[in-house]
Amino acid sequence: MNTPDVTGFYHERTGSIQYVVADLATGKCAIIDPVLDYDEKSGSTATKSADAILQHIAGRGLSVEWILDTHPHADHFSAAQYLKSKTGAPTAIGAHVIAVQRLWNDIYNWSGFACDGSQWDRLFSAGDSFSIGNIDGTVFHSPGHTLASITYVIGDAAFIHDTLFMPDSGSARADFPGGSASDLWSSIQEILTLPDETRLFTGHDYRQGGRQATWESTVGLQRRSNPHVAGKTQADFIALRTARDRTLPMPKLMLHALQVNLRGGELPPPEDNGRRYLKIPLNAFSGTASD
Ligand SMILES: N[C@@H](CCC(=O)N[C@@H](CS)C(=O)NCC(=O)O)C(=O)O
Ligand SMILES: [Fe+2]
Repeated sequence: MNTPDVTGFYHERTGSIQYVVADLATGKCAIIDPVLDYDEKSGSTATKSADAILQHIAGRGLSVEWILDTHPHADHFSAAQYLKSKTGAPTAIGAHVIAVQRLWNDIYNWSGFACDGSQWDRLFSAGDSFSIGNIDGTVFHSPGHTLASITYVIGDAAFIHDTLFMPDSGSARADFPGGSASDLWSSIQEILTLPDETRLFTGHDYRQGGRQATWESTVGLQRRSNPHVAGKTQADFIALRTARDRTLPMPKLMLHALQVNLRGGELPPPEDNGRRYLKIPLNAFSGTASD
């Protein structure tokens, strides 16, 4: 069977979708883009979302083979380390995460931080393969939203994260450090070379027009009805993407999230009092101080 069973878990607070992708024939599964809950007002983290995933996995008698991230997220913390501590499964992300670590290592002025991707068990490059039970997976390098973004193609399903959203919601932004609208266009085009009926699972849904959250489309549907690709040239896409990105504020948690996510979901090391802290670079980015 080439058709993994896919369950999406919607994270209301950040509009993120976390996935469990299973080969029901063998009872093996992967977790993709799990969220560690974080309340920026109190500085507290929680594992409610990740525990709901573990409960689903236990309820179905699945065993976890992989904990996969599609990119270093800028809007939420990754629960990869927490889930590794609970399941023993290896973690993975795109190999270009090293370039993203270098970029942010300068911004955060971290001392002694290893910018070598050693925080994950496996770094995937374009064309690499892996498996979940008897189902084969392969990897596209899909830069544009971030330098390190990758797409996991698992059987007839592709986890396209922040490239295309649902057809009524266009595409992801391309204005983060290392982002590029023209790279994002190329990454989207590669995804759209998959067969028309390929199931596409997106990384976010912001509930366009207040509708219910939804996350599954197909290549055919995207080609026909996503206004960021249907009938568009690369130049059209770059123009519309760049214009929209100029209107978007930085994600509320970007400066919090990257210092956790570039550590593979590990919180920063404790200081001599045993407490862990986040560090916010001041005036590294422009924003509206009056908001
Ligand atoms: N308001 C959200 C925005 C998050 C955000 O920027 N999301 C990215 C994906 S990580 C995106 O592509 N957003 C597209 C958009 O907001 O149109 C926040 O502050 O967290
Ligand atoms: Fe993202």
